Amino acid sequence: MASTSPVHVTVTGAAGQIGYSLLFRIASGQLLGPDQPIVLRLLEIEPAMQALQGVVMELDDCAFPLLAGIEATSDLKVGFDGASWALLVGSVPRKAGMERNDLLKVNGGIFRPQGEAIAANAASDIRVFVVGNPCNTNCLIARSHAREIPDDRWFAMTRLDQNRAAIQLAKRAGVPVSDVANVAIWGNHSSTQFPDFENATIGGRPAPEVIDDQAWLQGEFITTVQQRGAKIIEARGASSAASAANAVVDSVRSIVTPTAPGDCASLAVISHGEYGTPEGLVFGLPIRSTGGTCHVVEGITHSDFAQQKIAATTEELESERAAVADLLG
Ligand code: NAX
Repeated sequence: MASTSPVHVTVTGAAGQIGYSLLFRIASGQLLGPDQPIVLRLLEIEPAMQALQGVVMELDDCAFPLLAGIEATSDLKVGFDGASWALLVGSVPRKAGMERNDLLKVNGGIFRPQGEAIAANAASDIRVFVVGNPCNTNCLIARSHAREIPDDRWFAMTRLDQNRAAIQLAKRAGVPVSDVANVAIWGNHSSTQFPDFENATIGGRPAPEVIDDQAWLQGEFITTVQQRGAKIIEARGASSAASAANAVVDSVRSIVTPTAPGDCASLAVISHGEYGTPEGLVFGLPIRSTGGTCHVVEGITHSDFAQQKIAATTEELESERAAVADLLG
């Protein structure tokens, strides 16, 4: 049963593109259900506070029955105070000439204090979901500064990649996307990710049986999913926002509701060595939820091809961890 006292949901980067799509979906009840009142705690940096006030006015003007309050702030303590969900969307985008390692370090400067503030101020049932890139490693940094929060409360977003993979498989097979299940994204939310078509199903049958075209599956399918974000920037002149917000909603739903039989959710979680992944990395894996707890799906097998892909994304995540070693608590 949903509680009638409001759940506090913090969204960072609330005045950004994703925030502009996400907040309205949360406030309308799509995140935590139609009976659950919500208080939105919107965290931004000082220069974006004016824009955030505009978003707050628009949220007010929707007169959402479930929206019990809005706290817009640039103060970390206020932002995370009493939060049961922290959706960490805000981060600094990569600018021209910036190396990946520079980006990792700049964002470390954001996610360390946020991790500390979450540990000090959030509710005891806090769950943290990191979207801001590089999301796996940002999650690792925040988590390392909030050791008292259990491992199973930390997530980074690979769901947009899962959704991208599912629609590509559906289109190729000529079926509705609802026929596609068990699509997991392994590793990093980056161009090294491995969208696992081998264990995906289409209409209950193995995807490689329905799409009998290994060359396409191992080639164009993977690169389309890996490069989709770049293609959207090319076409739209801005990065994916509505589909990213949609994936945040899907992700949280996949954590708080039981996973359907034969399906899984893609989430990056803290590795405990599953499938040989290095312990402690925030690694994209197939997850099943009971509605209360999440666990990594067991017993999945991979071809040599898939194992090589997973090794490459593992290596990238390990090098990211090494690059931010001095930022880890
Ligand atoms: P925007 O640049 O539109 O918005 C980011 C917002 O974050 C800005 O309003 C900025 O003021 C704010 N911000 C920066 N530092 C902050 C801090 N320390 N505390 C609070 N707020 C802060 O970016 P948007 O398009 O909304 O994307 C947000 C993040 O999502 C980016 O890092 C982006 O790369 C990442 N994405 C992650 C995806 C994923 O699948 N994991 C997909 C979509 C998206 O690319």
